[in-house]
Amino acid sequence: MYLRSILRSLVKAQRLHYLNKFVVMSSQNGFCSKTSDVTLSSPLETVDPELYSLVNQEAQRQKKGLELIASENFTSVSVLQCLGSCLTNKYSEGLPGARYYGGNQIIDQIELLCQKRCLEAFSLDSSLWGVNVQPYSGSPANVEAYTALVGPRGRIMGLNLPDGGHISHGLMTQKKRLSAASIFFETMPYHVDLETGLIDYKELEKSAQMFKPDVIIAGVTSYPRTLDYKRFKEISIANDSYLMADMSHISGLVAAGVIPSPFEYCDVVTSTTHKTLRGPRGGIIFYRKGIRSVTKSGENIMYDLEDRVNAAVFPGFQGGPHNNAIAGIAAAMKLATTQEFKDYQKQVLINCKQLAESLKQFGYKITTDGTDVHMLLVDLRPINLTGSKAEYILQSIEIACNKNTVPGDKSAMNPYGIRLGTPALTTRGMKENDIMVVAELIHKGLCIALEAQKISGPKLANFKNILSSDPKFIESLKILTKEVETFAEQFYMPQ
Ligand code: DSN
Repeated sequence: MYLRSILRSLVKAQRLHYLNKFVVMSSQNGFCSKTSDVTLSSPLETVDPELYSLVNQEAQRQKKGLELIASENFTSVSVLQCLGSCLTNKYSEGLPGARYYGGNQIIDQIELLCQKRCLEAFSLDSSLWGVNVQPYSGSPANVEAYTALVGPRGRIMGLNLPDGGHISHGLMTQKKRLSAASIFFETMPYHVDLETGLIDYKELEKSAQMFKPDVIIAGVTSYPRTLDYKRFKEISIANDSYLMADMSHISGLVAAGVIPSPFEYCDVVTSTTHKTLRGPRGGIIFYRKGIRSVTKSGENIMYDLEDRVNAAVFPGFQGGPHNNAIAGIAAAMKLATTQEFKDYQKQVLINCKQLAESLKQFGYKITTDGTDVHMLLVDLRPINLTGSKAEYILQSIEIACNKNTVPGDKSAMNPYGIRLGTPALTTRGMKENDIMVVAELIHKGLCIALEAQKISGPKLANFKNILSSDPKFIESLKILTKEVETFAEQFYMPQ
């Protein structure tokens, strides 16, 4: 009995073995394709037509519309190739030459190349500056930088969010700490002057004396002027604070040398890589090396930020770096040193000034009366239109922008401004004359919004309802959308 049972098991095992072998051989010979043609080598188009169609629809939307979101851009084909490469397969916790996984000999070279190019793009001396290129994006880079500089509960001062600061600079309300910067650190905001819309450096100076911040952040997300880094530095020296710039929005302009650079004055500089810089989505942290200060007795106090920054990124906040993004950053940094890039950034500024001027000619109020950079803020309070309605009407005619607070806005949830930027349109090759047309199209859209609001009253839901139900508005929006699309489709798109 016992022997028979063993024999039966052996036969069964053998059958299973042959069966398994057959399945493997069948699939190798393509027998499995009878039920499906899909293999790991099949393109998205075949594997997932639904998703493929959505990706294509988004590509069409980007091409036929006008992209005025100040933080967006159209990256290069070389960057897209890096993002879609085999580099996404690899784990590489640690730094070049000191990884926690094997097989990183090529990845090491890519990361070192990326670091080198980051320093070159901003004309930095590698004995005075180092860079970590692993942050997943700008918000993690900022929290990692605070952690490196001050540790938990350290004191941070950044520009108030409704005044143009970023969430990751310490957003909180009276009731709640909202972003990691305010949850894990003690934050106190500085502000803009409500009359001029410009940063109130005197108020910052007074608040810093009182709050004694460990870090002061010179950085913005919706502020149309350049920053006075020298002034920031004086205030940080007076309070023994680190000065950190978050140059995410302006890093392309800085690399091209068309606006003042934060590097002369700052201890740490963070940036995203996908805005004016036109790279992949990613983040970078530059940190100073060498002598920080000299004591009265002549002793050098050295920076010790390198290990602190690297440890805050990994293992502090992150796991495996996104190697495809790091390669994309390297590709973007190479392009950032070209004359074409410098010319592009000059045109971004010219176009933004033109947009401000053209909108002023149509009667719009521009915060701070103009712009020094790639973005501007339209204050819609004089025409009594909310940013939400403006954003909605423009989106419905294929013009993308975002609602934004303007100085003095009563509610950050229902702001009375829109933010417009020229990086993406300039990538498509637009010049001043084209921007005049863009301003006119925006104006036409906002005029329709004002007409609709006369009937709908102030509520956004009623406003949307009128626009989608009244045949007169449906027709006007259809005609204007066609005008926008016909205009936009003439322009180049990297693909
Ligand atoms: N979301 C970006 C912006 O639009 O400014 C900042 O992270």
